[in-house]
Amino acid sequence: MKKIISLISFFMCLTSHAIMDKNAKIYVAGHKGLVGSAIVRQLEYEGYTNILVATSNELDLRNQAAVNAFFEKEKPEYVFLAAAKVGGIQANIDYPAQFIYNNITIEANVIHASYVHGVKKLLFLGSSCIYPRNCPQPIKEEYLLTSELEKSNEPYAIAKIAGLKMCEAYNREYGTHFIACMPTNLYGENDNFNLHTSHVLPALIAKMERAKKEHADKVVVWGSGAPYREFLYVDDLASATLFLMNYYEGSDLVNIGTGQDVTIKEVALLIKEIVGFQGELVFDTSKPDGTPRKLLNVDKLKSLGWQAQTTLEEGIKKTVKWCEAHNIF
Ligand code: GFB
Repeated sequence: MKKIISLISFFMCLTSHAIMDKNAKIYVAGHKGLVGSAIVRQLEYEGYTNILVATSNELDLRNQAAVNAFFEKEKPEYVFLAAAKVGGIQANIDYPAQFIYNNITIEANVIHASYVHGVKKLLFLGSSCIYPRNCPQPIKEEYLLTSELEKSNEPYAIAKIAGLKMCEAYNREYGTHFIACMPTNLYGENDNFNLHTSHVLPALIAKMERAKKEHADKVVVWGSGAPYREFLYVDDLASATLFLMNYYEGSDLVNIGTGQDVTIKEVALLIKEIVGFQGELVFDTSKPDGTPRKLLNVDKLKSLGWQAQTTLEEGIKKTVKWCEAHNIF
C-alpha cells in the first residue's frame, strides 16, 4: 500500500511539471559562491544557454528597490536563490547579526520580487541547521520546529526557516511555484578556505595543505572530533537542484544529502591521507563541537528519483586536486 501511495505522490508531483526550456531565462542569485557557481556549471553542462547573473557590486540583494528594478528589467523565468551569508561554526558565533540580517533581507527581496514579476518557479536553498539540535536521526523534513535549535547557528537557522516559510506562504496565498530544499554540509571547488569563517571540511584541507608545505609537525582540529557530519559534494547538490526545479512541484521542503555521515575525526584522517600530511592531528577541545549529529533522511528525494553519486573520498580528492591546480594555498 505504502508503495502505491508513494508512486501516486510521485506522479502527482510530476503531473504539472514544466521542464525548463534550454533557452529559458534563468537567474542564479549568488553565482560566485560555492553553491551558485556549481549551479551555473551544472546549467551550462545540461545545455542551458540563457543564464542571468549579477555580482554583489552590480546588485545588492539587500536593497529591495534595486532588486525590484533588476527583476523589472531582466524578467527572469526561473530563479535559483543561492545567494546568502554563509559560514562555519565560528563565523556563526562571531557574526549573528550579519547572518540574520543579510539572509532575511536577501530572501525576502528575491522571493517577493519573483512573485511580483511572475517568475515561473523559484528554488530556495536552506540548510540542515534549520532542524532541532536533538532530534531523531536521520532527520526527516517533518521534524522542523519540533524542538530547540543549535545555539551556535540559531540566527542563520531562523533566517533560513523564514525563507522556506515564505515560499510556502506565497504558494498558498498567491499560487506561486516556490520550492525549498535543505542541503546538508557542502564542500567542493570554489569553497571558502578562510580558516576563521569556513566550514570544517575546507578548513581542514587548508590547514593540512599549509602544514605539508611548511613541514609542520601538527595540525589543530577544533573540538573533540566526536560530532558526526554528512558531507555532500557541491556538484551533486547542483544536479539535485536542477532535478527539483524540473521535476518537483510540491510545496513541502526536500532534504538533499548522501544519507551517510562520518565523525569529524574520521573526515580529518581521510583528508590527512589524501593531502599526504605526515604530521599529527591535535584536537582542541576549547573549540565548540556544535550539533552532535545532523544526518538528513533523504528518502523523499530518493523516491522522486535522485540520489548523490560522489563518495566522500572521491569528492575530497576532486576538491584537493582543484585547490592544487588553482594554487589556493
Ligand atoms: O562546518 P562547521 O564549521 O559547522 O563544522 P557545522 C563544525 C564542526 O567541525 C565542529 C569541527 O564540530 C568543529 O569543532 N571542526 C574541527 C572545525 N576543525 C574545524 C575547523 O578548522 N573549522 C571549522 N569550521 N570546524 C554549520 C552551520 O554547522 O553547518 C552553518 O554553522 C551551516 O550555518 C552548515 O548550517 C551546513 O556543521 O557545525
